Amino acid sequence: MKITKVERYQLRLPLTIPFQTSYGVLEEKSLDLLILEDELGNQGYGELVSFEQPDYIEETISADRQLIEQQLIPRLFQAELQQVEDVWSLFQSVQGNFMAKSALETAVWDLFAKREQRSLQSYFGSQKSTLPVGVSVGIHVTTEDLIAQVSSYLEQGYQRIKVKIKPGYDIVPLSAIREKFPDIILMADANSAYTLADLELFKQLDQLNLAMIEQPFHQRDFVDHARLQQQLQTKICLDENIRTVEDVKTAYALGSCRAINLKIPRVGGITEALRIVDFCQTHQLLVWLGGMFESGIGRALNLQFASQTIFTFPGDISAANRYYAKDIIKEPAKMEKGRIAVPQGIGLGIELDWRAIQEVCEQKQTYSSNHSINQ
Ligand code: OSB
Ligand code: MG
Repeated sequence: MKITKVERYQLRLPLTIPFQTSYGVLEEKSLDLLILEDELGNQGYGELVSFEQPDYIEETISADRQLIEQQLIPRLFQAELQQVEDVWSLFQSVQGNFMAKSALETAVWDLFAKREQRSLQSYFGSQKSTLPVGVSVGIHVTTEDLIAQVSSYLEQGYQRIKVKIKPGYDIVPLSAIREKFPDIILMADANSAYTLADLELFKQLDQLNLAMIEQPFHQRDFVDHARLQQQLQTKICLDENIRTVEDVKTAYALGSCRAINLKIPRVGGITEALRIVDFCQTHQLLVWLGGMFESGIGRALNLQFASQTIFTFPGDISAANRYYAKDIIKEPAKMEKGRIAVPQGIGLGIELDWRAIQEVCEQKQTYSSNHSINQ
């Protein structure tokens, strides 16, 4: 297969409610839609999910756009892809920049599926047609507001609640939720905001019957995470630390965690994500699917991937209306009885809503294999 054309739509979607984490507030989501075309005119869709600020991890969307244009698209145009995994090898001479690679890698998977007239799900041997889902709740100013938000999500049917924490906003809000809802699947996500000096706090959190505590320490640390895991009953889950299967091996060897939040874009795409799933399966690590405030394109990818039988823990894959008033695909993801349907059809199984895309598009760029055109 030859890639002959790439279109890049630079979009900005306003969030329904601001999302606060230990590192900052998100009010609008920047994202790029990438459309790859092959020599037969098939199209594959990818989403670039990185943020404008380098606060979650080091990647930024502006640096990713440059890398995609200057490094990744030229490699794609030169390649003759025999099988879908070839795109992973093609990008190996570029270090890091996982979300940039993932935007194109996942689009190539969609393109192969379109060519072969099969669903993306069918490549993973998956059977599930609906998935149980959870929701990630941002930091709220008052405990009352937080409880009201959690109650509302539970009423809507979300099967697992993740609460963002930061120093000074942790044991009090979490205890309040646990007291009000003794039986829900509850967890916390610190986004790297603590150190081992906070051990006493984690021992208190350990009493709340949390499903797990996500990313308590620095995203380059494996050793202190292991020291903490040794002293807790509660599972530690790593998010920011995990970029490759080698990171999962390190975490496993040291005992740094018992669960992995797998985000396809954070590990550079589907090929690496499959390696991680495989490692987790053979080593009894709990693996579940995380999110990046994706639009309907990235969400369709997450649903296709999370339909594999190994994903039983409800992921951060919420209904479209939890994130955006208006999604950019036809038939945005809806939740029914705490579950979201895996889009059916070939490839990602979605249709783009061009009117919605045009409303939020800031810039469009076309690259073709013989020359680049700016529009
Ligand atoms: O740490 O998991 C995280 C969103 C953006 C960046 C990082 C994280 C999150 C979430 C929400 O927790 C995931 C989602 O619902 O898309
Ligand atoms: Mg996280």
